[in-house]
Amino acid sequence: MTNQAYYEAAKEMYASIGVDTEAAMETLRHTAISMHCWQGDDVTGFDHEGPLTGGIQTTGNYPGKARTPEELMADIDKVLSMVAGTHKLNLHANYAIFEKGEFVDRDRLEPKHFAKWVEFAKERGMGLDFNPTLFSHDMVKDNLTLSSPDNNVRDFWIRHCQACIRISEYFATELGQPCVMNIWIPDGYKDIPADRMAPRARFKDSLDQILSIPYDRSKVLVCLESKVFGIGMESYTVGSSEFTINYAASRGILPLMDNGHYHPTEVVSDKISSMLLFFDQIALHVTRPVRWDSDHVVLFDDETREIAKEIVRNDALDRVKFGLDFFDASINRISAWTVGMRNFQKCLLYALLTPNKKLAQLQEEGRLTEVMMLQEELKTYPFGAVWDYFCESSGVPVRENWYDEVKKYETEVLNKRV
Ligand code: RNT
Ligand code: ZN
Repeated sequence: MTNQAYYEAAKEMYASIGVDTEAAMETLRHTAISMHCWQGDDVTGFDHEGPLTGGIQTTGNYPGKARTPEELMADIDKVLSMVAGTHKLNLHANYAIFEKGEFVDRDRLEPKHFAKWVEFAKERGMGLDFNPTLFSHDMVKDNLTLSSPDNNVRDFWIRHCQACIRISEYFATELGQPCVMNIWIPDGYKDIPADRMAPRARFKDSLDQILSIPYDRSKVLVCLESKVFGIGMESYTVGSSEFTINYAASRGILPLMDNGHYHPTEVVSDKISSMLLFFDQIALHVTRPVRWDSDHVVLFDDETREIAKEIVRNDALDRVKFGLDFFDASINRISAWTVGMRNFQKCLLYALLTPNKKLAQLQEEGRLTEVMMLQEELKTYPFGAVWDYFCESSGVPVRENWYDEVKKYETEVLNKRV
């Protein structure tokens, strides 16, 4: 039987519970996921030598990591060829591309250092998102950046973030779509601090200074990402959840929730509805924490599906800016990226194929037995047939067939990077 024939049967089955598979696929086709550039080279970038610091870590040394902008761009193209739809590319400031022999420190970055990325995005009809990079740099002193008591340190990072706003605005102008710019700082203490207030007060003031430069708020959506701890910063994190939500609410910027940044039994899926009641727009980093903020590859698992459901059933595909954030160096990086992208897309499709109105109605009527019954039965509906047809009709490989291309790419390209 062909993929289409399987699909036609699935379509009927979904129609019997009021789900329009055509509409679901159409919506999915126009839903951009912000794909992080940093899975391709273990968050290294092109502006420094030396390790990844800032309380985050990549583990593994699988061969074939991208070493140059050209290699990273080629890898991104490979991944995109295996994922349906048009997406956004999420860059970090340490991915600036300099002319031969040129070097510009992060506080002096200009739009021109990202012109090649704009060209890349334009050619592919993609938008760009952006992130200042406040880690892996010698101006991170004692694990502190925007909350540092040293004004030289703080001012350096303030200038960096202001430069990033200008670069983000350039992206938005050039590409005709808003740029989501997310600020994450690693700042914190390994052990119990003597003063929790002062670093947070300085962080607040730094952010106010950053946001004080003129920029078009319809073009640059500044976000602030919270965290609960980092490696080597286990006891205190300056940019905690409370700090971030309150700051974002009071300054009219977006809070960003990374689902690796909470206590292990806390789930972001449960937070989305509350946030949507108080913010016009929010942002997410979709990742997979295994016991800690481990940034494993996103799977088609319960929590990722639940996150997607919250976005879809609250009609919030436009209000939630979602991007991926993981970095696994222990397996083929192209495969890791592709699995993560395809899986988040699958989760969105799963959510779009859920009879959300019907389930909500049952809940309103107190028919909770039926809510459970139907939610469980839905799990074995022929979701795979719709997913396969979505891939086929979008011109990307169906099921595991994309992996042959990864193997070929590994032999022909990745294994030559030595
Ligand atoms: C770190 C944050 C942050 C980074 C990226 C590379 O804990 O999740 O988003 O992963 O900026
Ligand atoms: Zn994150």
